[in-house]
Amino acid sequence: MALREILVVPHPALKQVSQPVERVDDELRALMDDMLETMYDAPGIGLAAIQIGVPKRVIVMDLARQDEPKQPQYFVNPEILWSSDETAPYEEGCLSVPEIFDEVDRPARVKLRYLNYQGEQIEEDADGMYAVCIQHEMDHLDGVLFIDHLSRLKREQAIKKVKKLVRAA
Ligand code: K1U
Ligand code: ZN
Repeated sequence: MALREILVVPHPALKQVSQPVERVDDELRALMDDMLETMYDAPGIGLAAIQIGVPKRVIVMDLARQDEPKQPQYFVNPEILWSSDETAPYEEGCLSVPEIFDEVDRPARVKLRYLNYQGEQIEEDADGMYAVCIQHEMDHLDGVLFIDHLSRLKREQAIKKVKKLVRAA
């Protein structure tokens, strides 16, 4: 396993649309292992492959609290089959937009289909933090960041702040 560099705005790869995966094999599992290690190290609760510069439709996530055992989840070629009309606000953050947090409204519940670490097809419902995080990560697969849901002014201010942060590092 290896730690990978997390790309930050305004890196052009973050605007790229990621491509579907053809098969879940050992090479893909090695990528997912690296992603999980990188996410835990950050630390974060989710990571899309494009955030480490790999344009594949792959996400890792772990929503376990600090006092709970780890619960890694892997999503290959995830699709949203249904979204609720009801929305819910949540103050989101993103490892690719460090130190910026703002409220985004998203569907409160979604039904998902994806392939897991073993390549098995799973269909399940998500709500709460699971729904927030999977929609945030699936946006990454289409080159969309949470700041794209904010006003142009807020988005431009966020990018300016991150650039300053990176220069100071
Ligand atoms: O960069 C990412 O996509 C990961 C992002 C996921 C996310 C967070 C909040 C709402 C929606 C999606 C993060 O993990 S940001 C860091 C974070 O939320 C966190 C870090 C340590 C402990 C708990 C949370
Ligand atoms: Zn993100």
